[in-house]
Amino acid sequence: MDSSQLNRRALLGLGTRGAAATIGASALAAPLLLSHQATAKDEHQHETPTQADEHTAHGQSMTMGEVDLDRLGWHPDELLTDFDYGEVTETRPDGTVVREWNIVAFDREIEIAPGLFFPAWTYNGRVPGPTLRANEGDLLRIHFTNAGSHPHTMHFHGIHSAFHDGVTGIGRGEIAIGDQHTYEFTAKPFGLHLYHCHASPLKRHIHKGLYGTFIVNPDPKKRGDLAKKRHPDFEESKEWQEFVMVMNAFDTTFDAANEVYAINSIAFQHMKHPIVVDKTRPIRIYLVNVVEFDLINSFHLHANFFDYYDSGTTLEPTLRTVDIISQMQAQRGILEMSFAEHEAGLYMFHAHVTEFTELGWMAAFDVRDSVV
Ligand SMILES: [Cu+2]
Repeated sequence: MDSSQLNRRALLGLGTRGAAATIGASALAAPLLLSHQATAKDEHQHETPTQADEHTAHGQSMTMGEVDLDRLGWHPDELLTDFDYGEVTETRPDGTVVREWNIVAFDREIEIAPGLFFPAWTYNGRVPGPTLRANEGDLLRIHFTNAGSHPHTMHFHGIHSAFHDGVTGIGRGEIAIGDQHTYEFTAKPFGLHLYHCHASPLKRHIHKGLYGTFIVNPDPKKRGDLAKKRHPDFEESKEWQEFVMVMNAFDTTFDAANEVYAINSIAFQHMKHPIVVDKTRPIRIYLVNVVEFDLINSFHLHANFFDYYDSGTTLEPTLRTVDIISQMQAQRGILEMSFAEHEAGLYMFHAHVTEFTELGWMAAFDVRDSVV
């Protein structure tokens, strides 16, 4: 039996247990979290140990095998850094930039752990959807088409009219199957926001995968020099290593409790494949929590501290020198940190809700002296 078969059997076991009773997620951990250590001898003897392998040898339990990235259709590393500025279609005489995107909602099965498939509802085939990024004051047009199996919307956290709010029964309301709508509003306030489907029942439409990150860069002309490090047109932004991390989870058994937790959908992905960073350059994380069914999530960084900007709507940190923050659903914030004074190595970060960690929300930076 190869590792993928073994893993699939284990995950089927997970599904059966979850459907049988409304037991807590931690009780489901054992079948999913087959020890990497226990399988290393027979399954991976031929592989060269990586830093991550060395780490797991000290007792971390994770999934076995790998998600099929070709079938998944996106690379997890790209999703971390894929900022979609859309297409600039017009610059008006007053300087206003018009920025447009095409977003299509459709149903698609995604692999959220090796051998474990989730029947997702997606924006553009991804979970989370594209990271839409714009500059403060841009006029945004999001051309939304619903090619899914249910009515959907795009509800943006931002400032806009009721007509474009993307909520059932208000303004344009739900977009029927096969129908479309162009959401139009100005990019404000600057900060880190999100968008998600706001069709009823809301819980189901969000947790099925219809959400994404929405970033509005502060305008240095209005906000001053501090804004330059968060705006791509300015030299001050160039040294930053930026990552988007959406804390999400999946109820694979549809019992209103999650079985798999992650950042950007795939359990343990960035623990098995730590995120490579250059220690000489600062790090900025755009962190969003969209987990359904659990009231609170958290982010804890090992061996270092960071500054935090709640909602990203200020240029001065709202928390300084912390190593953990918590977020309720739809809460988000920007984390800024530096490893300049650290030795190279693996530095973990994870939810400090142990249950979430053990079910997939665990990751690490691979901090290197230089990255070429
Ligand atoms: Cu929906």
